[in-house]
Amino acid sequence: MYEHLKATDSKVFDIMQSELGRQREGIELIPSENLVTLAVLEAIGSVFNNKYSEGYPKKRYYGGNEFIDQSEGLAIERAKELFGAEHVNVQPHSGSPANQAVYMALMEHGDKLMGLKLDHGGHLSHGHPVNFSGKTYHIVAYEVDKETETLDYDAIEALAMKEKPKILLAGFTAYPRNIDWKRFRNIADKCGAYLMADIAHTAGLIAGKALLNPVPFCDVVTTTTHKTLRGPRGAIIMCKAEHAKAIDKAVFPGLQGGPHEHTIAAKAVAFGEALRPEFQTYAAQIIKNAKALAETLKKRGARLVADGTDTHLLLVDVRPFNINGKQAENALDEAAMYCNKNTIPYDPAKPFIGSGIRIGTPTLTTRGMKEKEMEIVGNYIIDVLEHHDDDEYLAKKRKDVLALCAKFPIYPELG
Ligand code: DSN
Repeated sequence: MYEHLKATDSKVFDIMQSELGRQREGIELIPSENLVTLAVLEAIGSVFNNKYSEGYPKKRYYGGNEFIDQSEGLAIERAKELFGAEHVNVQPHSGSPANQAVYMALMEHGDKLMGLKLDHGGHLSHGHPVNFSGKTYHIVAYEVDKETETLDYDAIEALAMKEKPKILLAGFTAYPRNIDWKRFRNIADKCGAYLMADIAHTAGLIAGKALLNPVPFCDVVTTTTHKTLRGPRGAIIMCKAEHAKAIDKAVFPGLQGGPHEHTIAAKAVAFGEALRPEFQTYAAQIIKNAKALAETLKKRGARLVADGTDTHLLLVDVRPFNINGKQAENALDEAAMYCNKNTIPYDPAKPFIGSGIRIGTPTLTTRGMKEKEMEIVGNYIIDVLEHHDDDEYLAKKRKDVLALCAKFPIYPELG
């Protein structure tokens, strides 16, 4: 693989090899990242890249789409089977455009959208003022409870009844606890809203039957395909049949032009992988690993937002170590452990500093690590936070990280 790139553009090839080395030798804790299979990589790098195919299977604006139709059709059928969805659009280029398409399909400019605040675990595209969502729609933001740092469904219901949003959005990028989908459906019915879920983070756990599937409860569900779902960078929209036409029209011609059919083929491959029984073992292990990691961190004095996790991610308040999120991210980086600084609910720090870090277990689980290794990784994390300004210590810790990663090799086929 990649011999042509090596021969024709050694600059790009060398940079790519360096990135491969970084991924091999470091502990990847960013909960929205993963390691896809070579089959997924091959589909992304395939001849499907060469084709224009505006429209949908059997209704295209370009000729020569016989095989593209088969590939896109396969992605749709597999996604339907995986999530039990009535209708699936597999063309969204990524998560934000998928959300944008849903808003476009179900709302007019200025309509009310009720989503979780970004610094309480939501997403920019769920109504943040700097984002298109916040600029285009009337946003009503809900928060997590100050004490428990978890969703307060009574408060969400009271706000929804007062504001009567057009869309009630249950979507999370930094929320570690389970979601009560039945209660969300109940609230949406009471206030007359469409219920939308953005399951970008947990889609793989849902597909792997480790978490409850929200698709039966929701009008529309969006997800990216590259996080726990372990596919190519991209997204899909799932919806009830009654919204199918509006959703498809919003994606194309509403927002996007030519679909990225190489990515769509890779989505089909990833969905095929997720339909296999071993994917359920992987999904369950991600959560077991996250819980094991949480236990070690707590034992070593860390404060976890919402006191732990039911999913793949943890939000660690790093202030007990007398540092902020940015310092923690930088120190971990020095030791080849990658995470992202994150605000925590009711954070006094600015988003670019943050009082916490967000970490997760999908990549380490894909590498084959289990609870035993999570204890080691948890101890490494705290060691680094405690010695964040000791360069010599961090360099030594980096060696320990390399040694651990060497026991869990990735992409051996890539040389
Ligand atoms: N950037 C993604 C994440 O890391 O959660 C969300 O869009």
